[in-house]
Amino acid sequence: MVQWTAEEKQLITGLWGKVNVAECGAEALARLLIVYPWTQRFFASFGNLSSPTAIIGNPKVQAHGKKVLTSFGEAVKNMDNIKNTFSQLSELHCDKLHVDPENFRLLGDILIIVLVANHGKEFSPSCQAAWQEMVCVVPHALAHKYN
Ligand code: HEG
Repeated sequence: MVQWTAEEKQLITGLWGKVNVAECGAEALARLLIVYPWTQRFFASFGNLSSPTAIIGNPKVQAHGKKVLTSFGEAVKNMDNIKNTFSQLSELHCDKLHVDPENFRLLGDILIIVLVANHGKEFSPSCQAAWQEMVCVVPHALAHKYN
C-alpha cells in the first residue's frame, strides 16, 4: 500500500478539482480504443468504432469514458483505501467482463497524456510524479481480485 505524503495528496486532489471528468474521460477512452485497437473487443455493443472519427464521436464511448473517469475519482477521494474502494469493480472486470488487467495500465498511461494535453500548465513535474503513482495504484487495485 502506498503511503501518500500530504504534498502528494494535495497535488492529486488539487489537479483533480480542475479536471473536466466528462471531457477527459471521453478523450481517454477514445484514445485507448484508437491507440490500442485490441481493446475494442470489449466494447462490441458500442456500435461504430470503425475509425478514429467514429470512435471520438461515438456517444457510448463518451458516456462510458465519463463513467470510468468518475469511478477513477473514487480513488482520489479514498486515497488511503484504494484497494477496498475497487474490490467490487475488480471482481466485475475479472469474473464478468474478463478484461486483462494490462489494459488498466494502458488506460492509466493514456490518462497521463490526456492530463498533460488538457492541464499542461498545472501539471508540474511533481504533480505528474504523484499522478504517475496514482495510475499505478488504481490498476493494481483493479487487478487485485484476479487469480
Ligand atoms: Mg471498466 C464497466 C471502471 C478500465 C472495460 N468500468 C465499468 C464500470 C466502471 C468501470 C465504474 C461500470 C460498472 C457497472 O456497470 O457496475 N474501468 C473502470 C475503471 C478503469 C476501467 C476505474 C480503469 C482505470 N474497463 C477498463 C478497461 C477496459 C474496461 C481498461 C477494457 C479495455 N469496463 C469495461 C467494460 C465495462 C466496464 C467492457 C462494461 C461496459 C458496458 O457494457 O456497459
